[in-house]
Amino acid sequence: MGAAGMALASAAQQTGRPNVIFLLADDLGWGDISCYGAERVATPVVDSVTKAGTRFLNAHACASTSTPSRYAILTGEYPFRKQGTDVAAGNAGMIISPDQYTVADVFRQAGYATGAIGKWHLGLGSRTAEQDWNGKLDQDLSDLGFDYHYIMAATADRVPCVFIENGRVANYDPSAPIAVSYRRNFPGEPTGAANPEVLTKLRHSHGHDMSVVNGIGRIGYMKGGGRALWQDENIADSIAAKAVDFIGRHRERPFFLYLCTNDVHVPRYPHERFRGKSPMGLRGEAIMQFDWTVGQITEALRRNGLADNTILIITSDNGPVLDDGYDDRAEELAGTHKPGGPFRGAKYSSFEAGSVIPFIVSGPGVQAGKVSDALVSQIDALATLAQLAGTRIPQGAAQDSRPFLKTWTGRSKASRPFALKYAANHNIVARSGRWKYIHPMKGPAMIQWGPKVETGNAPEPQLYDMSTSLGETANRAADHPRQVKAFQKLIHDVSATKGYAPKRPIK
Ligand code: NG6
Ligand code: CA
Repeated sequence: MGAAGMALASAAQQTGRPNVIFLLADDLGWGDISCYGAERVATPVVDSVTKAGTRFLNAHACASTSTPSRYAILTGEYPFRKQGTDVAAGNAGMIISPDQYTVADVFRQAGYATGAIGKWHLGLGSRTAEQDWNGKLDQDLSDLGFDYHYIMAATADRVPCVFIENGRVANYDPSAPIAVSYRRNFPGEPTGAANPEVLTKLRHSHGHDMSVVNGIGRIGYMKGGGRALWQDENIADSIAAKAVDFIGRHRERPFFLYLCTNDVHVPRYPHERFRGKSPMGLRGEAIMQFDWTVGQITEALRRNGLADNTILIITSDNGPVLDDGYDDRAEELAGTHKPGGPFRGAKYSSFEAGSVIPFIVSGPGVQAGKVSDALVSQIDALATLAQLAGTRIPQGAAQDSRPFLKTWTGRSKASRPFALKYAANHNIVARSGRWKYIHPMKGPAMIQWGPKVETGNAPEPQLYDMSTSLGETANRAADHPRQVKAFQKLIHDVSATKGYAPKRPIK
């Protein structure tokens, strides 16, 4: 860091700007956390963070899958504005371009140290399928404002099954060069489809039958890796250890940490110490492991004397799903557990459980023990955190993001006027006021390729009154043509114009 950077850093400290940890779970549902009502699994650490902070009941991700949802968080731009924000392959090129302004830039500008640890899923390298996994990647998170990164390229169910640290495979093993393809297998390498006998840890229920790494079938093909390959049972530990280390290294300088767990995405294969601990099997244990990770972070903050000066945001990238392609008995063992809470649908869906997510904020200046039903959206992360860090966003950047610091810290009840959410079928659905709107969409009512999930497709407009317990079961569109029109106009106008955001909710 140059002299100018140092000056900025101490300025940030002098004004008492807090550290920020944005802790993003994967596929964790509204109903998966005990303070949101889960009874068959306990999340005591998350619950304790909640007691010290504000918990939101009406919080929305921008998409019902990971890549587009994360794109919105990091850039403050809706994912439907950009081609190629669908669920990314492990060898996708970088989806956020280096000239885009990101949340990391917000903090870098304020003199903070910035880090990204855990699941990434937004592409790496300048060109799809042409990365050299054996050297330094030609584009990585350092081009997006992150000083440090330790990440999984995509998801645990996609190759390459290695961590990338500052643009290079961590623990690189020169005796086992890495090759990756999403087109064809490498000669002689086993696949889940052809060699089920090597699936020693988990079998697939749909998809996930290409390369077998660590006894688990994956999406995509890879060869090599040697001792750099992750062991699925250690992923949470590796992510937590790097996060704890990052916190310890930045005791003296304000930091922003974008911390993304692999839990509770598939393949769910948590550490041995959680095995047999949940009546819901592997998925329940993955939730327990998530809670443990949060505990590692809160402990590290306490140990380093940073607990009172760190804002911790805990949320999820999209809604939950039970069977997402591995035979982990999630469905059969769920019992009365409702991972999506009271909401209809699941991950992928246009219905609310696809994108309503847990959202908890704690730390200095945040109301303790508060429950807020203000409508909040992750699209506002960038502008809200800029407000917190005292950063001025450059003109033209993060245009869809709006500052809602008072709401996010529980000091105001003001709702965002609307939330737009991008479902897996590319429908843009909306919440505003008491209403939920789903635009007509052709196609089957259920996903056809594996997960038992309602798409939300219907030939007619769907309008639901979310203020009643009927939620998304009683279509009120025929009785409320004015609201249907208003939603159609909202979705049309926002998608046609970057940065357009009406100020009033639909009544
Ligand atoms: C699906 C995968 C699913 C999961 C999802 C992305 C199959 C059959 N299913 O295509 O397992 O990886 O993509 O999840 O391949 S997300 O949370 O990263 O968006
Ligand atoms: Ca996800």
